[in-house]
Amino acid sequence: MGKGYYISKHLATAAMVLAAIALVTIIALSVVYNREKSKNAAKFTNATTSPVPPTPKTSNEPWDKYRLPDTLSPEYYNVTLWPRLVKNVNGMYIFTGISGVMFTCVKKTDLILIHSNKLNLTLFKGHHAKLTGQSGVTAPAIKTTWFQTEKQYLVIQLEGKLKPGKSYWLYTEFTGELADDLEGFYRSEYMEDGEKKIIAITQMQATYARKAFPCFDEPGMKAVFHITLIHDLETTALSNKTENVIVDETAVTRTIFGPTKKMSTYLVAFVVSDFKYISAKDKKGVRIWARKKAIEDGQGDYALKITQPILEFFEKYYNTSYPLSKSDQIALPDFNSGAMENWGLVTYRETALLYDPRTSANGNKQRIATVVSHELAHMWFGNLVTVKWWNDLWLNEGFASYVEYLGADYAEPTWNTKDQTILYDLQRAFAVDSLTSSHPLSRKKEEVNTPSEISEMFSTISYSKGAAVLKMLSEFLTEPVFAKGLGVSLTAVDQTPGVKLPYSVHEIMNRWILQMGFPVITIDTRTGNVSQKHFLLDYEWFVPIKWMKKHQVQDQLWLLQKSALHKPMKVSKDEWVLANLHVSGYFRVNYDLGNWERLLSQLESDHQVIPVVNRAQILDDAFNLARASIINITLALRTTKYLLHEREYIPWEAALRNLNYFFQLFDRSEVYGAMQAYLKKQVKPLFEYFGIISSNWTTVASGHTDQFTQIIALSLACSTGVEGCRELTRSWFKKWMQNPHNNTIHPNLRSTVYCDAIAAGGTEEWNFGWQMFQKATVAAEAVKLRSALACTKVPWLLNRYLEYTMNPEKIRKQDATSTIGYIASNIIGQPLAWDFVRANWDYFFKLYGTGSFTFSRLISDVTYRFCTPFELSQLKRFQKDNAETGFGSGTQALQQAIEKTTAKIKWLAENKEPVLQWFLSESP
Ligand SMILES: *[C@@H]1O[C@H](CO)[C@@H](O)[C@H](O)[C@H]1NC(C)=O
Ligand SMILES: *[C@@H]1O[C@H](CO)[C@@H](O)[C@H](O)[C@H]1NC(C)=O
Ligand SMILES: *[C@@H]1O[C@H](CO)[C@@H](O)[C@H](O)[C@H]1NC(C)=O
Ligand SMILES: *[C@@H]1O[C@H](CO)[C@@H](O)[C@H](O)[C@H]1NC(C)=O
Ligand SMILES: *[C@@H]1O[C@H](CO)[C@@H](O)[C@H](O)[C@H]1NC(C)=O
Ligand SMILES: *[C@@H]1O[C@H](CO)[C@@H](O)[C@H](O)[C@H]1NC(C)=O
Ligand SMILES: CC(=O)N[C@H]1CO[C@H](CO)[C@@H](O)[C@@H]1O
Ligand SMILES: [Zn+2]
Repeated sequence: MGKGYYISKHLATAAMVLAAIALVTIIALSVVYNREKSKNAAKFTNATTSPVPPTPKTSNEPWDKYRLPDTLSPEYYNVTLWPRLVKNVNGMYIFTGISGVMFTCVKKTDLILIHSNKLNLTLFKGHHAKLTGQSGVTAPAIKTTWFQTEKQYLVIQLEGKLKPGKSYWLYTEFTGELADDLEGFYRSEYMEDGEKKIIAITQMQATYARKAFPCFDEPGMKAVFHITLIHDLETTALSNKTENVIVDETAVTRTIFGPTKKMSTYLVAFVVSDFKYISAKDKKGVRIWARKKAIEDGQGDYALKITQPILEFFEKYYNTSYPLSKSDQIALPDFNSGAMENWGLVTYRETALLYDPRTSANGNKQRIATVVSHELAHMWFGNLVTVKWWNDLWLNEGFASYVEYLGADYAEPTWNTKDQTILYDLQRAFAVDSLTSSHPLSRKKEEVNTPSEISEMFSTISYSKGAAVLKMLSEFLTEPVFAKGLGVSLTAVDQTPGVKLPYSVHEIMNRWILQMGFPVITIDTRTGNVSQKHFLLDYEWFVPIKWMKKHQVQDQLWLLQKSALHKPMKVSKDEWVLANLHVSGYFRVNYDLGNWERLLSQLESDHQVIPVVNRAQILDDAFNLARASIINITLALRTTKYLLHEREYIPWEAALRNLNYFFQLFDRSEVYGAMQAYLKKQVKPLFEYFGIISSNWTTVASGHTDQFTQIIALSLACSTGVEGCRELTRSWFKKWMQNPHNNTIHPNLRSTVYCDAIAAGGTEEWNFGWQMFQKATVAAEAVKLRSALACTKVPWLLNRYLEYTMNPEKIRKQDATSTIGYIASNIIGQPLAWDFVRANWDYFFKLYGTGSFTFSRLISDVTYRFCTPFELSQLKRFQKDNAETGFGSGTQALQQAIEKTTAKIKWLAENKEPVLQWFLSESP
């Protein structure tokens, strides 16, 4: 088997048989990368600068390797599980199970390795499993069985050899803990009508299926699953079912599910609960499941409304019908990631699926549309077609992250979600991809082995850069050709009439996929010279540059070398050039000073000549070029002057993010006052504008993104002290405190209002917020309160709140790390959070360190504000002190923190004074 992304033989055959199956293209593309990768190995290896810890070569035995040998291939599993939703005599929640796997021997071997983690296996004649042969074949006797706990294997050594081409049945019985650890088969608790309810649910991705039953737990090891659940009479079992036969047996229900499609272990899911569902009369079998109260309350209605249209959209987009006969979506009270694309039974955090128009903001609604769309996109891309190994996860996640906006746009055509990708993918990816600790989209198979390394793959690079780069591909091919390419073959795309490419698709894409970082294009409009450069490294890309000259859109230019003369870009003194039109490309743009000046004056005289997303691009590029000391910081600051006239969401959001970064850098220094005064002046017109169109803040704007802008207006106006703002938010909050059963604050504005009021208030406001948090029955409302409680300026309240994160009765485990993050973003809370995490490092590491997606976030959150030499030395000491425990899935995040802090120190030394002077000169 080759390197990298690879489609297994079985899958390839299945794909042929189902002839209609699309996506061949991307596969073809990836196979090409793969070949290309080994060919260019020497050339591109140096792209990866993040150190790969050498795997200690203590032994060369198969069980000492993280990857399964290629000797066996699973066909199907028969799994019966019985979760007990009451404690046993030892005070423990457990499940019992029986599992068999039919596998074929591919290569002669006397060894069976199968993943099994934290399961207590029953002994049969002294061995942890039974082995029998199929169709008259006699299985060799078991010599010995034992656990390789570090690699999470059950090792079975045989007396004789298994025969290639023959099938065998491996049988186990076991007990596991139904813990509240959010991994594998686990339990979740919630209160309903004053009663504690317990449900049993699963999260298998990436390496937790082995914690539910012994299995060949690699994405390429696809098999069919026959699942049976035994559960209490009053509960329902949800799995990949078509028909269920219910058998009454000693007062339990046995639900037997039909066989699944051939699929990866990480996509298996089942749930036992007393949840309720709603469904629509449709052929896709769409159902929305949630807590009984939430369903009765109508919180699932919005998800139900959009799920079927989005499925239909993707059927058209992929030109393949939905592969399954049903589509369950379920909202879970305890869930570690945002959502998980289990095939046919998609699991979500409550905030990602449940919407209550009375208390949820329109941002919550947008999140639901995009998350549902993302997960449904995986039903084809990811589930039907799967990466062989986690090193190429970016294809899976990048693709879903790109098309989620297409699906959401189909469901909500007035929302303009496509444009928002520049905020949520492109600019977010730039932020990490500009660091030396970044890495290429595609990693070498050998670099990704341990569960922590696998978990680290679920990164901004995989999701957001993946999405941005695929979007660029789609833009230069054009959307219809890209979509069609999914159904045909990418290489054929090169010959599509109307699409002229300087090189083949894979040659162009290689540069973007195998090299980390991105180019900065510099355009000198005095000469027409166009050149590219990476911040630090000697790379070249093939760059498609869409651009305009003053009011005129020009032909796309391909920059194929370091530098080229492009005469049309030489312009006269009253013209300007704007490149990366509509921000379709994954690169930043710099210009000669004259062109910058002309762009700035265009912004100030009539900013609407420049497309909305390009206004955001100008802001974000300028600030980031300044951070890299490529342009003068005062130039970047000047891009914010036109904001006096700006009323659109995307540029304001881009500005806000860059200014927030400034806040974090300067809110402990003398720059702060001058900066506040300037921003107050800039946001005042926006605040007044929304005051007028919202009838003195009694209604909200009608446009979807206008509602987002309104939130920015309120929060920035209040934080900079625009007259009348704080009075407004505080009076609203006070009114609520006086009448806790009637919250009249508009849902969109609640986050801002709660935070502002709790920051201004004391114990009374905090305790009120805490009470409301505990009573909240809508998850989106609970999140708003949970984050606002971190806004208080009272240190002991913050410390107590930090303590709460270690008590799941107060703060759910799924929410602990983000709560600490909220506290760390508060100027008073930051040092407290940092001390707290260090003091309890072992606790957090044990709980989240080895596989959780949220762990790296915890590290980046508590170090986000660091910008002094003292803080850097603390970080380095922290790294040293904990070298032994290690940093697990947070290793990369810690490296990034050190790199970012170092860069900030250097940058501040050079720029603090000019920044101060500029704000002073611009303040009223
Ligand atoms: C990669 O690094 C090696 C060792 O540092 C060096 O010899 C080689 O020339 C580098 N290759 C490229 C393409 O930079
Ligand atoms: C596994 O379950 C399926 C479906 O119930 C059944 O047909 C098959 O015989 C079982 N296999 C074994 C080896 O028990
Ligand atoms: C598994 O066995 C260990 C050691 O005997 C015991 O501590 C643990 O509680 C068992 N787990 C379950 C779920 O029974
Ligand atoms: C940046 O521009 C300001 C004002 O124009 C100037 O005072 C300063 O020297 C410049 N800084 C650099 C590093 O060129
Ligand atoms: C807007 O509301 C505030 C507070 O409710 C009030 O003081 C102010 O007079 C109102 N302004 C107008 C123009 O109605
Ligand atoms: C809540 O308060 C608003 C205005 O203060 C009032 O119009 C509304 O009737 C109240 N609703 C309830 C349920 O008391
Ligand atoms: C939702 C789902 O995956 N359903 C599958 C379960 O198994 C049957 C076979 O009986 C398939 O046809 C369904 O597609
Ligand atoms: Zn995904």
